[in-house]
Amino acid sequence: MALDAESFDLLLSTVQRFVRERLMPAENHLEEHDEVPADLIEDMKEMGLFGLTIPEAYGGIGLSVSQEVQVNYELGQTAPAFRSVFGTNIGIGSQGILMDGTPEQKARYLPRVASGELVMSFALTEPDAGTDAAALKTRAEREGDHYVLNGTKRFITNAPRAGAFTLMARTGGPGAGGVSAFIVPADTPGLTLGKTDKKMGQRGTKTCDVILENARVPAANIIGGEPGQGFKTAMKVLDRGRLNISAVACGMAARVLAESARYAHDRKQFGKPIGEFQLVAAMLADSQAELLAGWSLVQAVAQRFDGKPAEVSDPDISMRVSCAKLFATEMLGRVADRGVQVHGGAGYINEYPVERFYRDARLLRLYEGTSQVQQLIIGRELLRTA
Ligand code: COS
Repeated sequence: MALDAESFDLLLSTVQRFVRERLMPAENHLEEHDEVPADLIEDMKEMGLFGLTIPEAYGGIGLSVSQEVQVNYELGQTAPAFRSVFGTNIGIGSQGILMDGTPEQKARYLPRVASGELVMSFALTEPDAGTDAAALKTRAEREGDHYVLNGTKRFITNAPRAGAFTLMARTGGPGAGGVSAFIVPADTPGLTLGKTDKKMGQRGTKTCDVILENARVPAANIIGGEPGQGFKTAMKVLDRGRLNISAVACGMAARVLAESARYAHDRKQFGKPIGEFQLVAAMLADSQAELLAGWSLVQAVAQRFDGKPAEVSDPDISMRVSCAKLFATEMLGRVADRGVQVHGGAGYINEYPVERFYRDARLLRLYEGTSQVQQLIIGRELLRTA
């Protein structure tokens, strides 16, 4: 699946313009009001951003993974909250249905996801099951042709905007094999939301608890129709998600570096631009070299990803995705830190974008699997194939 080259070039330049002309000027508003303006969300729908990765047969644009990472690189250059509005629709919220859903589930949900009419969100994490995702406790008990769900999901991105959740719950015994993935409509009686979390950064993204108290969901809403497959579905979804987080990380690093180079060019001390001092130039140079390394890695892994069917997982590719997420998000952490350093005291003042990017960047080393989870996946695969 891929968009033809000419249409893709047009899409990419439209996204670049949208980022520069509409999103960047709205960053301060976003930070102050903690909300993405409604007119921007409408523009995103019109541009087809909610359906970037949904196949054309379901009304989407049908980008390949290599194309998707390029779009995410561009979107990374502004506040991540803008992408987050549709990020779960094109990513972890919908990909489970796309990869493992039945034909009926795809036909029923994907067209509304692609148009932005239905916002989907991904609910895996729980109060006692973060990194150890296979230990999740939310129960789904079979009652006739329904399941009754009880439990709490935590830090669920886009939950306050969601019309439905891809939600992992336990239908069987302990461990990964007892987990099923359900499509749970947000208006299911018994489903309520906790208060919106107050975060360190990424203002404008919305996360909260999703609480299930005797929430009845049709058995037909198990993704793929077969119980016990949900953990694998979640892991496959996260493989693609993590690669896209890596692309966003590279985009964010590119923006921080551009802001830092401009500041180093304009700001004078001791009678000349601070960028002419070798200690400052060294920080910029290290960031540039690491950014190029990270972005090259992400693109190379995306190409491999495109070489396999979306629903098939390959431990070698999962390992490479983890390398990309580990390297790109840690790289962003270093670039953001140097960005503040190049700005000196000004980098600690919220008038300068680097102050915000420094806070926003911190999450990328945590969500969709911490850096330590990526190291575990890489280490395990090395031992498995040794
Ligand atoms: N694709 C497909 N299947 C996968 C897979 C992948 N990427 N990774 C694992 N699986 C399968 C395994 O093959 C195994 O199947 P079998 O039982 O048939 O052999 C099953 O899933 C269980 O895998 P594993 O034994 O590796 O599970 P663990 O409990 O050891 O968990 C980690 C592994 C820690 C890597 C996993 O729980 C994880 O990624 N945790 C982080 C979760 C996360 O990212 N949370 C963020 C929330 S979303 S913002």
